[in-house]
Amino acid sequence: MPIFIPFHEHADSRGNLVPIESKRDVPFSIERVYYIWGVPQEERRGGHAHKTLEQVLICLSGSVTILLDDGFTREEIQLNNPCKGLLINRPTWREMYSFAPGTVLLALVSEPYNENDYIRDYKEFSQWIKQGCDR
Ligand code: T46
Repeated sequence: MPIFIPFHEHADSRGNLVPIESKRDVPFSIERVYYIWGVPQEERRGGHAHKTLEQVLICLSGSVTILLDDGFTREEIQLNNPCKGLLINRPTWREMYSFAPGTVLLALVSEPYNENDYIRDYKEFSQWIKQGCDR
């Protein structure tokens, strides 16, 4: 179920650089960027799905566990590589936890922030999926 995007890394003796361009390295126009850091190890984030937005999550440093649930199956993955993005482009319930100290999680997003795009109740998400995700 998870879709990973490998980014091209420019590495030399000075270190590493990864460029990311809208609609070239990610399959949508990037309308928003946010990042999450300083998450205590026992905390969980997410716990919602989105109706329309697509995003790519990149763990710039450290590591984090991401739970993905498409309404039928659940999968846990670990993000810990700044050269690899996790594309979430379908209705997916997501939770993030087990942030290692120093973790920075970057999100590239296809839409401006809109609280109406969130489904924050798992039962509602599950029913919405079973009804065919009418948007
Ligand atoms: C997602 C996961 C991976 C804004 O004002 N603008 C923004 O662009 C975002 C993302 C959040 N906010 C505000 C809304 C809340 O008052 O920041 C606060 C924390 O947001 P939230 O509780 O939604 O954070 P997470 O980590 O639970 O979820 C975030 C994203 O919201 C969500 O789209 O997929 O990261």
